[in-house]
Amino acid sequence: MNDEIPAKIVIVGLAAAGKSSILRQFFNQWNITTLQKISPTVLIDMNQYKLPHIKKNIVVWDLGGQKAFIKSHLQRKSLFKTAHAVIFVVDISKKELFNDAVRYFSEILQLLEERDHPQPKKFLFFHKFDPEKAFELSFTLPMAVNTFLPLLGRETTYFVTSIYSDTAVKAMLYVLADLFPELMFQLSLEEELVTSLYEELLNNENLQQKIKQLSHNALLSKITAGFRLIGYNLVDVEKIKWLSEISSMAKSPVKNEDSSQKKKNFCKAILKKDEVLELNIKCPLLQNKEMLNTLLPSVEPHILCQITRSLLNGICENLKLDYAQQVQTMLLDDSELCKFYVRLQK
Ligand SMILES: Nc1nc2c(ncn2[C@@H]2O[C@H](COP(=O)(O)OP(=O)(O)OP(=O)(O)O)[C@@H](O)[C@H]2O)c(=O)[nH]1
Ligand SMILES: [Mg+2]
Repeated sequence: MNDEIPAKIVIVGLAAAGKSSILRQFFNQWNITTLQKISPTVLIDMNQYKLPHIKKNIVVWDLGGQKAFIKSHLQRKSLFKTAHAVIFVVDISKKELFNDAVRYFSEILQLLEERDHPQPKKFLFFHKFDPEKAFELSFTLPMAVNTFLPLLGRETTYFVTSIYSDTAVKAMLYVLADLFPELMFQLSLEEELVTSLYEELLNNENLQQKIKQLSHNALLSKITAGFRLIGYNLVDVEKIKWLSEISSMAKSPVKNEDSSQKKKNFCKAILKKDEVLELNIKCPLLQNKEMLNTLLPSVEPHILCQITRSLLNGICENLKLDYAQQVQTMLLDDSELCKFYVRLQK
């Protein structure tokens, strides 16, 4: 994607599907009380956003879903012409409206097919899948998937979301990670964090090409942003081995050298009194010195710590832990560990 042109995301769905709420929760951090008082969108609400740490502009077109507005949108082909991504939102709790949504989406798809630009990425949110209604709605979900996925195309990524859990925010993060793979290092959450990151970096020629074009500083800020988001994105904590090591050590303050052998003592955690966890973390980039030398030949130790801090910061946000400050940047004995203190209770 051209760096100069902002990414254009269009979000569509029937009235009251929850489109504006999803956007306000993610981009403007509105709380639930405010979201419950949200007004219907009149025609179109267009906003430009800049994500923290990422010097990319995103323009989001929120298309009001009331009937008269839908009619108007479908007459304006230009709305969809240059979109990089289209998010289709379905209110999963209103299956009686699925047919209306199918009709609306089909017309949009037709407009997309007519355009001469490459096809946008398509995302599907089955929204209002609130935790308290999850059991009941899980029976509707297969039907919803069968109704909408073949229509939008099997390559469409779909999410089950609600503003009453962190699912809507996370789904938005995935959308952005998908749009900016060079920033987020698109990684599969099933794989180990560090390994997959390196594989992505090493095997992705496109990415390497881009990295070469970047200035030293720009690269560092991007890596930092990437790590921060990856940390934030660790949805299933149990699947990330070394992170679960931290959690288990946090529960029982036993140093387990064996389990972290594979990670070359990537992280050591010691539970201090007052629910403070001391973490000694090796910068993830130091796991692969060869790559580090190629990418950042003259890297300063404090920069490595900055990267590690970003990773930790993201993880702490995800785990809702208080992240204290980094107290030691690099140990003198060449162990290359950064020391952090994390408060376990908030
Ligand atoms: N139960 C539940 N309600 C939600 C959720 N997300 C949004 N809502 C509510 O749904 C109503 C409509 O939300 P909006 O965000 O205005 O919906 P919209 O799709 O933007 O509607 P239009 O602008 O008319 O197209 C509001 O009362 C929201 O509080 C959700 O995940 N669960
Ligand atoms: Mg709206």
